[in-house]
Amino acid sequence: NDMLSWQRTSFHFQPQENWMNDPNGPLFHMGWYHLFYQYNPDSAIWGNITWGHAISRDLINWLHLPFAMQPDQWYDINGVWTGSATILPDGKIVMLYTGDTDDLVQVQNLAYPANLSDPLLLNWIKYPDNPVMFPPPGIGSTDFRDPTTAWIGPDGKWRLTIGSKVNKTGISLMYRTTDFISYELLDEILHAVPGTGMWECVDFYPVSVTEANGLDTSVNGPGVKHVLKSSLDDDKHDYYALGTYDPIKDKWTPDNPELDVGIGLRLDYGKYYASKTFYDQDKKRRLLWGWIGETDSETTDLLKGWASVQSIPRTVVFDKKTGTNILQWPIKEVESLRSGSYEIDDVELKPGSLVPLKISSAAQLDIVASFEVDEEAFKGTFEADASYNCTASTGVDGSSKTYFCADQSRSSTASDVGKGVYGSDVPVLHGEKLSMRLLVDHSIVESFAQGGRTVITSRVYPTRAIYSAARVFLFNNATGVSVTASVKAWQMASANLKPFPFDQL
Ligand code: DQQ
Repeated sequence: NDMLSWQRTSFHFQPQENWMNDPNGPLFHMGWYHLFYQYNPDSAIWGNITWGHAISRDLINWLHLPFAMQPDQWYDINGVWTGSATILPDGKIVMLYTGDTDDLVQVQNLAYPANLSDPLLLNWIKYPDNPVMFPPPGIGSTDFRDPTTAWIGPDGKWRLTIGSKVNKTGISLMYRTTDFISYELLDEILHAVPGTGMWECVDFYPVSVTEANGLDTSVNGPGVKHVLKSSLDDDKHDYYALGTYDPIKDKWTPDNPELDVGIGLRLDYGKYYASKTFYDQDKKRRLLWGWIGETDSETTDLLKGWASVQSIPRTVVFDKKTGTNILQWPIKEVESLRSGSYEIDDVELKPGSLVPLKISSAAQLDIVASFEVDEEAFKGTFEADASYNCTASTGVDGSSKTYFCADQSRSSTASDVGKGVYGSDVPVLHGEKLSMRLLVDHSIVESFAQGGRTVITSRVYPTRAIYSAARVFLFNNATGVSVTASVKAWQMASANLKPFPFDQL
């Protein structure tokens, strides 16, 4: 079916077929980026979870490799679930992952590459005495999963944290180890937030408040804040907060308790979950991967034969201008796919106007745009479009807020797909224009406002706006304000995703 095959993406990471979910154990080793991922080899629906594996030189073009780990031991027979990599100072790689046991208990297991000098890291050994961690007393046997990358504390011991819950309070347990075989559960937890439920895929890492580069996971000290991220099982969104980590007490404290993990900022206000960062020691940056699921029906996924993609990796830095959020931005490498740009500058959009852009094909695009509203006409409040639930409005303190939204309501004529309006507010500081970047890849739109302060990922399943009917328009739905817009757009080439075996590297 033409319409369904058009939906398959061209420059996002995807397996050749079937189901994928969380990114697992990303790392850089001997010139190659490695991505592992939750994979069902048998179907386009979740199940039989196996670790898929792919490598890349540039995080855009990939070589698919054989599975890294399969559910074949009593301690992971019901699924080789999510895990993280830690690179030790001597270069050894430690992989910790959750296994769903023959008894449906969640345990943590250790694995390592059979041959560290293999750049492909083709073979993985599961530690013969797995599991290395069982759910501790007081923790439900199905509430103990997704170990983080480990970091070194001031006492030279490794630490890691694992999400869980007690009643409805989401928590992150702290463990200490020296050998990754035996672990000490600390009395104190890293952090807890009442009402947030089970914490999945906790991510915990430092960001520099002064430097532009990313930080390795063990870095701490003056000028460093720590991001704590949790994927809330109850509402399937990734939440984060900025705070301070005390490495002696192993406690993390949010900068703003009102914007604590799970009740404040989201990494992405669209379809995006179970994300994970890693430190790219080659380019000295922290990179974020996230699982972009489908918002169509399972029946359609089975028809398509595939479900889910990974986001374009994003660099993560602290936002020095606001001081209250991180910035996420698509990695530079994605720009290598750009060609044939289209540009339009300072076009005035009168209220109610619609301007079609002369972009021949709109299936694969990278778009940057900025908008200016006449300050005089914009006296604090105006309705951008009364039918959205996502209008500009006035904050309690009288200051105006800018909303950034993705309206999917007219994206498809299909009845069994998500067509909601995603959105949130985005800080637009004095002297800044409203700016955005959109990565369009068939059924995916990743959108970034104000350099990545607010991010929204959508899945869209157009039934009519496909092939040459897919177009780009600029419009202004305001009633009384003109907007001046500038746009630059590039066609995006398709990435190369090669099946295994491949002839040569
Ligand atoms: N996915 C994995 C779990 C994790 C969940 C299972 C999050 O380890 O908690 O596929 O999407």
